[in-house]
Amino acid sequence: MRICKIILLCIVEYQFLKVDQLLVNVYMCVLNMLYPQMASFYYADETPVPVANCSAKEYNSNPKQIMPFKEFIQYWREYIQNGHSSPKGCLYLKDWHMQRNFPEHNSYKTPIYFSSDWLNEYWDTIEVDDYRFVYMGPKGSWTPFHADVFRSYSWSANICGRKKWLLYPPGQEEFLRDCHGNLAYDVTAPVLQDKGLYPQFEEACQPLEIIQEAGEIIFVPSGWHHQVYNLVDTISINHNWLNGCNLDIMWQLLQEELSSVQREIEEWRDTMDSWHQHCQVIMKSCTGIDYGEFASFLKTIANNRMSFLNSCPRNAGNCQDHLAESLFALGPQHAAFDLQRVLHIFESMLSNEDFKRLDPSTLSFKPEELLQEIREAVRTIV
Ligand SMILES: O=C(O)CCC(=O)C(=O)O
Ligand SMILES: [Fe+2]
Repeated sequence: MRICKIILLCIVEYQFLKVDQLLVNVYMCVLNMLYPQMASFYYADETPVPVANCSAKEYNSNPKQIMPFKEFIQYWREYIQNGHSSPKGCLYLKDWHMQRNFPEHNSYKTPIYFSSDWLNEYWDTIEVDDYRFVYMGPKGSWTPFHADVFRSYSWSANICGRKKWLLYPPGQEEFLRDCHGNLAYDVTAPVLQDKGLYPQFEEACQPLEIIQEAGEIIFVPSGWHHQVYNLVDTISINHNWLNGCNLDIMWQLLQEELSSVQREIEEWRDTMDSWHQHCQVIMKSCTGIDYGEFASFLKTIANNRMSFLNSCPRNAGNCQDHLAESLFALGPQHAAFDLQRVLHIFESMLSNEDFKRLDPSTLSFKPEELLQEIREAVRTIV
């Protein structure tokens, strides 16, 4: 098992994470609430947090509710006192945007290995969303089988506790679908042995099983489906991230998603003028992004690299903001590499028939002009 960890997954001691104040506060708060005799630090508030019920299934996930942070901690304490059980089921605080809720706390710094992160760079730029989460749950809480948003990478750092990960390489998920094509909810469930329901289960390989201890960070490659258990009470930081090395996987996924939407509503194709537009709207509601937004995403990443390379700060002190600091840390060669990757995907996108069908007025820029600009910038570098 250790060999698997070393070969596949980048496990890093979290001294690189520079966890500081807020998380320590949250951790202390949890300790305080769970074991009042242990800690004198008190940190709890009315902050609303998303909480999933791991004991209930809703489609292929768990139903979620929003509750005040301290109510969740109170629940957690009772759950432990009750021998890790509760009539409310097993609740799991997950996908909490703690960093976004409390930016002034600068709770931790993303390790440099994971800092080429275009997904969060884009969402930070348009100030709409991010993919930086805190998870905390009691022993027994778990996350059903899935692959991450946009087929991004993820990294997950255990602040305390222990997780068990079951990971399947890309493609194996096809054997883990039921006879209607739906992905399994729990790959360990006995129902998967039923050949009538899961006809190809026998063909699936055994999953990689990884135990992640406190202080370890796990890297999950793009497209690896996984299911995760908290073996003991656990707190972790999880980010989804994406960059020039897996951008092509995201673009491939978007094309597949659009094709599958097109197949679904094929029968209405000739009955409506805006059929292609509708396909984009449906795709956005299913996956979170459409071709127009993907183009804006590429534009943001390219523009950030081009202005960084133009200004080329000589030392970190000249960096105006967080982003410039991160680009500086990675260096100009990295920015040049990024630009080449964007160019490659942008060229593919501009020759895509569905992209050509987009109403140009829905884009805030002229793709052909941007393409020329990126080509020119890349030519100057090479
Ligand atoms: O820790 C968990 O419960 C799930 C984490 C996960 O799926 C991820 O980081 O990609
Ligand atoms: Fe995940």
